[in-house]
Amino acid sequence: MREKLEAIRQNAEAELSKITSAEQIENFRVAVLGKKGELTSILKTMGKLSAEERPVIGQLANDVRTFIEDKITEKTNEIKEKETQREIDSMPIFDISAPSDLSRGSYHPITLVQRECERIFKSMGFTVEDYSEVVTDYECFESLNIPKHHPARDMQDTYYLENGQLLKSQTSAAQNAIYKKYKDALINDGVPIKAIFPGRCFRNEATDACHENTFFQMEGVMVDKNISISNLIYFMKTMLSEVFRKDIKVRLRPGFFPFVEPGFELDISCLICGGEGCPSCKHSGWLELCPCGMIHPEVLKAGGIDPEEYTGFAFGLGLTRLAMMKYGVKDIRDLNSGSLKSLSQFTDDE
Ligand code: FA5
Repeated sequence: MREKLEAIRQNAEAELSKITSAEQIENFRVAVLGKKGELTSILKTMGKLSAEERPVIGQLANDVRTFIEDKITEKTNEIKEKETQREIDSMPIFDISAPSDLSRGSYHPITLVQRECERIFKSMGFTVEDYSEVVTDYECFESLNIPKHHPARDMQDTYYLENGQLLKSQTSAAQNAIYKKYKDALINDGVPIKAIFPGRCFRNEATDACHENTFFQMEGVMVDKNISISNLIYFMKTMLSEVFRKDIKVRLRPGFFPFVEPGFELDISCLICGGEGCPSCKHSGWLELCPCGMIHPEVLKAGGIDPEEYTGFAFGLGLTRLAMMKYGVKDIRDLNSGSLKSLSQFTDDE
């Protein structure tokens, strides 16, 4: 039996090295580890062994099973990576040097992605709100639980007007007004607040392949009784799978924003490099795309909503980064270049 087990181990390694698809892996797994598989059949005859042999052979059989399972996982990952790379290679990568067609205009890629997101959220019952680019300190910071001189302000330096107003550094600046606009319908008629508000944001920061001083975000909020993190995750996943029309690797990790508790950073595996690391993702393989979390009680209170009775989630999607990922734009600065030659490569499918 020892020889048979060793033969299965060697055979498995040789067979797996020839496999090239997920389907072949599954067939192989069933043939070896399945209920009627080669290894399982041998294990069924263990009862015939002597009392001394049984634990030794049992241990060996376990080792062989673990070995084969590890090899299957390794092979599965290898095949998945190759498939992802193939998909990325087949993506219509934006080519700054492609000949231009200046004879007709086209929509900016950010407009296309914004419309796509609006369509998705509208279909899920969200309203689309417009908001000013010049806002007050209260709207952008204080109503969001960021008092004057709070260290969290350092994360978002922006451009100030002489009258004390500022260019909004985040679409969250519209949250307070949205709550005030819809709170009566929520409280009196039980209509949940479900709104998205796309908009241009500004930050006084150094630019690089994934940072601009002017970029677009799309905020989303939902407030009702019993809203939980599960609702948040559901809407995020639906949105991403609809935008990319394929499975995207996503990770959720803790993130700090004074206006949510708990807060998360939602990252997606970089589609420019397939997660290998490149300048577009600061060589991490991941791109911060959509911070989110449960709306902080103080923020609800500032909007006239009782946090004891209502809860909600909020997210701040990086629309510009989404456009980069969707269209394979490697450097965010190309999107603000205003170059007709570059922009005419994008077409609207409406
Ligand atoms: C915010 O702006 C929060 N208001 C988001 C939020 C909303 C959190 C609601 C919780 C609840 P942050 O600074 O990380 O968070 O920006 C959000 C997204 O905007 C980033 O993930 C990124 O995709 C995009 N972004 C931020 N700064 C830039 C920049 N300089 N250039 C391009 N995109 C940017």
